[in-house]
Amino acid sequence: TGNQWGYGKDDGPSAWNKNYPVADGDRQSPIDILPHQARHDPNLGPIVLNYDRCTSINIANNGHSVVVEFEDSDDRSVIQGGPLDNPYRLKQFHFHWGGKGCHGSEHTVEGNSYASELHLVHWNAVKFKTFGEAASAPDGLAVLGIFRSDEHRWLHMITDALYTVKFKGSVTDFKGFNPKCLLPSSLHYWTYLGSLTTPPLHESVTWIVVKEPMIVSEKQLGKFRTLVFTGEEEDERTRMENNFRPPQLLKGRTVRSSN
Ligand code: B30
Ligand code: ZN
Repeated sequence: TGNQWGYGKDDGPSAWNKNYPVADGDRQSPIDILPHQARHDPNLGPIVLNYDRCTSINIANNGHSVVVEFEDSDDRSVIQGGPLDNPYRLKQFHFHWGGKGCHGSEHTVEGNSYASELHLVHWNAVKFKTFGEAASAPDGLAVLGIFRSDEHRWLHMITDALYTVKFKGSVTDFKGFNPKCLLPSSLHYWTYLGSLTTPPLHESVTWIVVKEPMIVSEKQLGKFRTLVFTGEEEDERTRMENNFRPPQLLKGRTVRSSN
């Protein structure tokens, strides 16, 4: 197993260039996004997600992340609009997250990390016959990145109400708390040309990074951290955490902004 890679001291992101020289290429991901340097592009339309029918197949621990796979033999679940010339089919989604503390996202904004990042991976079935073919082509993939944050808003709603329930037996109305507010209400985004963020690091991805984070609780994050990188039969058990690649050099690329 010579081409093994991971997130450890010896097989982590800084060692990937040994087996995957493109790790030092001109179009690598993730990146640090500088909002003030992003160019507003009035031609960038809204992102349209057609995830109408549930085409999910299974959920798996692939030793690097947790992945939910989708039926992708037709256009039932697609992303279109934005920087994309045609619909791209949903193949899978997975997460990157940290250990304790608030690091865990792959993309950063002005140097700041979020707790986690969701990646919805789509492929260009108009131009390519298989995901594998698309995965190594410059316009083969589109990944929608969504930050997840454990910050204020939602927690605020709770913590602001705590003083009213300080003592045993106290009950206070807490009406109108719609858990929908855990979803980002706007799909404004940044977009740039990049790569897979894990080996083989193919430079095939149109990245679409949603500006507004989704809220995830520390408890929910804790459940992700109960996964392990290692197989059931292996003696060593390593907790699956910090499965993110740090930001790579921009190398002259422009980041465009939808608003
Ligand atoms: S990410 O969203 O940038 N984190 C893959 C998809 C999305 C990301 C990272 C990786 C992925 O599909 N990886 C497997 C790629 N390959 C395996 C391979 O070794 O070479 C499968 C493939 O095409 O079908 Cu190329
Ligand atoms: Zn990813």
